Amino acid sequence: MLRMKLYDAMAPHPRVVRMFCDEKGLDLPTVVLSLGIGDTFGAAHLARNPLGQVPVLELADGRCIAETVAICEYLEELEPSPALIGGTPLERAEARMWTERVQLNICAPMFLGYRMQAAAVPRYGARVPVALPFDPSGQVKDVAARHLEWLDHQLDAGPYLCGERFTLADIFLYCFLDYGIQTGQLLDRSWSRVAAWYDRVDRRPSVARTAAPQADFAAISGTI
Ligand SMILES: N[C@@H](CCC(=O)N[C@@H](CS)C(=O)NCC(=O)O)C(=O)O
Repeated sequence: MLRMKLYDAMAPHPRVVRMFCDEKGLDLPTVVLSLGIGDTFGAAHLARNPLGQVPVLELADGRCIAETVAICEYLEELEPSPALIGGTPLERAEARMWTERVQLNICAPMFLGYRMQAAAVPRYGARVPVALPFDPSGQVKDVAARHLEWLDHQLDAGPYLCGERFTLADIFLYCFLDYGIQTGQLLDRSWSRVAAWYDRVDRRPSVARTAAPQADFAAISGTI
């Protein structure tokens, strides 16, 4: 396990993997890339992930896995306990259902809304489909807000999205809400169940431990 290496950055998708690992007690060597100076578009990183994004998990033989959910699923299979996706087919289906819901309807529009802001567009260039004649970021962020409002009505059954079980879906949503708070998409506390859920997750020790990426400087040398 320790022969794997995680390519990380100060950003929400890699944080999902950091928090997932922390909850599982996995301590992976980490290489921290700087998105601001374009580390992910260097030839070395494009060879790991042709989309030029993080997180990337590099295996001992040099093969690489990108995409946050794929990495977490892989780690769960290697290290099933504690289960953060699920120990049975039904548990896994439930966690995947909620991960898909929060990822598609809340996390993605939050992230895209941020990237579409006029000030952020130059930095993301090709990531934003076309140069639009108006700033659509407000409407895109509103898609996330409306789904958070929807979620507020769904959170009755248990402390977490999958009831009693804390899962990848909670980690995904938490990392993006926290990122939103830091980048101007504040959590509307009138969504009282979502706010209570957020505060509950916020108290988990893995939150403070993963707030910033931790570079393993021995692993960094010569790898970027
Ligand atoms: N679908 C990918 C998205 C990864 C992603 O967007 N990562 C961002 C950081 S949160 C990134 O690498 N940004 C650099 C860029 O896109 O230029 C996943 O699930 O991992």
